[in-house]
Amino acid sequence: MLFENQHPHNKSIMIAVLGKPNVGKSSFINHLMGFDLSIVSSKPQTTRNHFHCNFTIDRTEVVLVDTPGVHATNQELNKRMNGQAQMGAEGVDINFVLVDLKTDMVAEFKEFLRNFDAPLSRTWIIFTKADLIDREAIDLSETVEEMKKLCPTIEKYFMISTVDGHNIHALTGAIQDAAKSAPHLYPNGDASNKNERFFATEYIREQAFRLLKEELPYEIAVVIDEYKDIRKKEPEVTEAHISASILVNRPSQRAIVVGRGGSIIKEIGTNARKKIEAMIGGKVHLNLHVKVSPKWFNNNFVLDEIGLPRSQKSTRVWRKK
Ligand SMILES: Nc1nc2c(ncn2[C@@H]2O[C@H](COP(=O)(O)OP(=O)(O)OP(=O)(O)O)[C@@H](O)[C@H]2O)c(=O)[nH]1
Ligand SMILES: [Mg+2]
Repeated sequence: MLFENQHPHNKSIMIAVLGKPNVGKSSFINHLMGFDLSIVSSKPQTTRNHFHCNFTIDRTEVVLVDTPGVHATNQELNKRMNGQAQMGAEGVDINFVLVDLKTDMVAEFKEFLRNFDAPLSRTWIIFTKADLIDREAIDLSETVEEMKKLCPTIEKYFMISTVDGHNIHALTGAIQDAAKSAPHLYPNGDASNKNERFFATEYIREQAFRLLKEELPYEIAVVIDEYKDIRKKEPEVTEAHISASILVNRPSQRAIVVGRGGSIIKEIGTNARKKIEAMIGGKVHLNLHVKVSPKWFNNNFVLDEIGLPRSQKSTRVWRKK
């Protein structure tokens, strides 16, 4: 019997979506996926882990690897985030390096390469946020020639916008053309290699990024204390009971996250619950707590728990004696 994922017309391609923070990597992935799988915010360093986001066009499977924005840092959390970007690019067919058109593009690309600190195989440059510039007036060929001097593996470039959809069809067509004949990596059509539990933490953290100001989002982590998937015992009931902790660094931050009369944590909870309900297609009971966990961002156990293993550059780590 011929399995569907081994059909001779099947094609597959894996692409690492890389770049500096806030250039629009997760927005680009969500736009291609057709729904908001990955979390997005107006603040840099929103994405912390690398993970697969999968969809198919006809018989072509496209695996996009979302990655944290690469940046200069001395903090353990951030070193591990940069490590996640490097790991996300391992073994892929092509790297997409996203560059924001509103920035000093060559300088930004140079800084990305310095902090990424690993050789890039086949690379396409994706210039983002084309809705914010005068597209008719811009000629990117010189910019790309400068970039090629820094990275000779650059093959192509595209200018896109996820706001007005500019060039998205041309880019997806090029992705299909670049895909090779191969069985699908995700024969069951899974949208990701991460589970609902992971995305539940992401959707809670996304709200924290949106609702909290200044440095606070960077000093927050979300861990699941309990995730009861009712479907496992009663397949006809699509329901989840989730208890999660929002970790903060200092006691004063606890009060801010809770808000006056619990208003902020309530808003985080309501918004996150709606998104988790949309993901599982059923009811969610979400219980949030705020816990003070001093310097969790240097704590090996917390970093492991949130899926950030040591990177090559890791130094300061707390270990159990
Ligand atoms: N105008 C405009 N804004 C965009 C576009 N794409 C993304 N953005 C905005 O750019 C900001 C950052 O988007 P993200 O998708 O979170 O960026 P990212 O590269 O994943 O960021 P990190 O995860 O922090 O590295 C958000 O406010 C988006 O709404 C675009 O095509 N046009
Ligand atoms: Mg992101």
